[in-house]
Amino acid sequence: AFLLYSEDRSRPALALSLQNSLGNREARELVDDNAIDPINPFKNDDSEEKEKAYLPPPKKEEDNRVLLPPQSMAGEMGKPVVLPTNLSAEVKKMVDDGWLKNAFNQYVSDMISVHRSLPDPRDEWCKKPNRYLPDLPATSVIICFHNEAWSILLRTVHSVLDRSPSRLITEVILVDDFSDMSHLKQQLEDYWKNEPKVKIVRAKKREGLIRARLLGARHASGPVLTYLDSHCECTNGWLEPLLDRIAQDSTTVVCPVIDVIDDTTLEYHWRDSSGVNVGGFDWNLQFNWHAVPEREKSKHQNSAEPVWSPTMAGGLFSIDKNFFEKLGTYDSGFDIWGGENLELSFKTWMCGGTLEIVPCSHVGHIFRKRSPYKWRSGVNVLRRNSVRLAEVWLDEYAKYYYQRIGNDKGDYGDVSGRRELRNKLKCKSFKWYLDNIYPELFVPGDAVANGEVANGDRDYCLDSACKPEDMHKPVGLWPCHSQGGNQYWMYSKTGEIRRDESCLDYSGQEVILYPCHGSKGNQYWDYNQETKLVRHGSSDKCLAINESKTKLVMEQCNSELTRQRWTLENYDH
Ligand code: LR7
Ligand code: MN
Repeated sequence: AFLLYSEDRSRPALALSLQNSLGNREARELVDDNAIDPINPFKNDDSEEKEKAYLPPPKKEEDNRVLLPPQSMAGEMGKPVVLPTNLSAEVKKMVDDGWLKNAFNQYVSDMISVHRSLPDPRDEWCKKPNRYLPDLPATSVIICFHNEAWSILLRTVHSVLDRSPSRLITEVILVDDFSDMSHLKQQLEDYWKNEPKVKIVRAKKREGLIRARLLGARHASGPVLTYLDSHCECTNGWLEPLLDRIAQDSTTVVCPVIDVIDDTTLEYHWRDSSGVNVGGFDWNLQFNWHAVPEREKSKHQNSAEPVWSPTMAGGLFSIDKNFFEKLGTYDSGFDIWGGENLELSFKTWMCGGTLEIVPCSHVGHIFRKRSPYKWRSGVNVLRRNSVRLAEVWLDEYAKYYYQRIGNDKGDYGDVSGRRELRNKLKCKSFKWYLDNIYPELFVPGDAVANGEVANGDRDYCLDSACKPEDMHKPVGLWPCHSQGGNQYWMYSKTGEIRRDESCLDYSGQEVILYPCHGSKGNQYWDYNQETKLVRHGSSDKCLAINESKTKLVMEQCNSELTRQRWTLENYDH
């Protein structure tokens, strides 16, 4: 049963490097207790039974592809692979290089079979006989990549082929967005040469993920398009529930639940349907996740039923090809990365479609903490994309985004074609979308002040990024810069000082950021335009900065003190 790594075309480099740089004994210790021996998965065990358990999933009837033998037990069932701390210098360097190139632990990915098994995260509801229509449309799966790691790209593709009924996969189109890594050239063609379903399309120059996806769509022949990032893993039964929704109504755009594949250990994390999230966005035009709102929950009997989502994350979804074309696909003026998910979300809703998250469908994705590849230099790509989005789809609400970027739109090119498209399709207004599809969103126009909150002689301003990791941390101070961004705040009618879902909150210690709860209390601030004091509701103290101007403090109110006086921009009461 001993299998040599070098037999596995997916991991040639690792095979040799591991065995060369470590003795077999050391290599065996590469994974911790609950993981598996990467070198000999069947060590100390010669029972055929055990061996069988590690074989790839049984082939489906119509499926006569030859699967590669499993090479290691590391990461099977989505378990974490934990490297020991006492790695040799040589291996440590390989691990570091993998992180540097990919922003995830490529070394660990390389240890794991490209056919690894995963847990089945589906609710029982999903598996009920006849849950889905018998005649589902087939799909072209489009996976765009720019300099993706070898093992992770192959695992993405194999997870599609291994876990989808063959008749539902028209093809898998790999769109190479002008990568320069050598393993993505001839080696990739060779690897897939016996797999007729896999097609490789190459961009002639760096297009960015949006135009790369459009290139993939042009080569697709299936009636449905399914997009995946190039570092995903599909679980059992992921595809049928997506296609079923489109078969029922071709204007429904569907997303799987996106599970997290840990960037360090490649552990597959998942939650059951009770923890499903839907997509939203903030006025920086950044995507975010929310719990399913009550108004949506009450429409369903079972938490595994598809739920409406105001937006999609962007990378993983299925859409009827004709409907995608009717919607004018993506704005091809969007560069490299970002904003396209909101564009597609807004126009799906505003132009007659529905956007859903389908809890019966789970696909894992490696979330990276930084972008590993080069963007365009000298251009703020994301801002440019977002301005195009705002210009075309946001109507009178666009100004709230512009306030966030210091009203500096930059050069965003020509959007007249996209506006024409919107008119031609007779799409609804953004107001309609907010009122009906995303009523939870706090609209800055409902605030009595918006912009900077400046102390004294306008030298210091409240300044915080309001990222999830900033919650429960003290609110910052910084010289006022008039650029919006981290100094853009809203003073709501109900006395909150907030940005999006983050509120200034005081409970006796420091003034911190806390998710807005809407029940006043520690988040209630009373601004007096005359005295310029910001008086806190539950403590009756006033907001101030300390004498050395380094932090916020709360003090006995005294309007004589400049450090307690504040100016709220655009105050209009
Ligand atoms: O120039 C590029 N060319 C490409 O082909 C840049 C990227 N790409 C490829 C890349 O290899 C990858 O497969 O495009 C895909 C997406 O790029 P990522 O993985 O760097 O993006 P991301 O996962 O950080 O970001 C999310 O937002 C993006 C821009 O809006 C895309 O919509 C991604 O698909 C999207 N990912 C997801 O939706 C997965 C869940 C993440 C969340 C939330
Ligand atoms: Mn991604």
